Amino acid sequence: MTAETPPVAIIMGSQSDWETMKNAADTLDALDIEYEARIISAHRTPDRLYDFANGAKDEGFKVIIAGAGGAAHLPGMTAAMTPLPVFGVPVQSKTMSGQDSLYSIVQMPAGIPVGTLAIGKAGAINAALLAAAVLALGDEDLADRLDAWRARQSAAVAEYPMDSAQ
Ligand code: RP5
Repeated sequence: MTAETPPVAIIMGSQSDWETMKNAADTLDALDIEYEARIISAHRTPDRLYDFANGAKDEGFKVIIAGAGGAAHLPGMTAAMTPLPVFGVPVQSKTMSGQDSLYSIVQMPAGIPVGTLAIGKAGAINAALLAAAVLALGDEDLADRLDAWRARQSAAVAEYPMDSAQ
């Protein structure tokens, strides 16, 4: 990572969210996009959230990926305090399989958008791909890398199903 602020911030409510959010980080790595990952809890570290969200744009971030589970207020509260695009990842909670996280993130009032992804790993990967797509609008090299990533994905899909190995 360079000393310069990376374009993407990956924030999450708890260390326990990292297993899910690492999928976003790995996807950004695959696309050669710099990021910074931070633990910021809307409930346990509200001052940290306030400072991060209010300063994120001036700090130099371009896109924020925010993952949280349960009463998942982190993406929405972040979006309330920054004009940057915020993509929310509902982390799969143990008690409600992430439905609580999803509903907490997706039902934003009109005026403060959070781009809400699927629950869990797929959501984390897609949040990174959406962040890449946003950044690619102003970066032709990244647009080429994203095209290549998608082409590799297509090429990796077998045309015919196989029996799994015994
Ligand atoms: C949320 O509470 C976090 O985003 C996490 O998904 C959930 C549980 O946190 P821990 O109790 O595992 O720290 O704020």
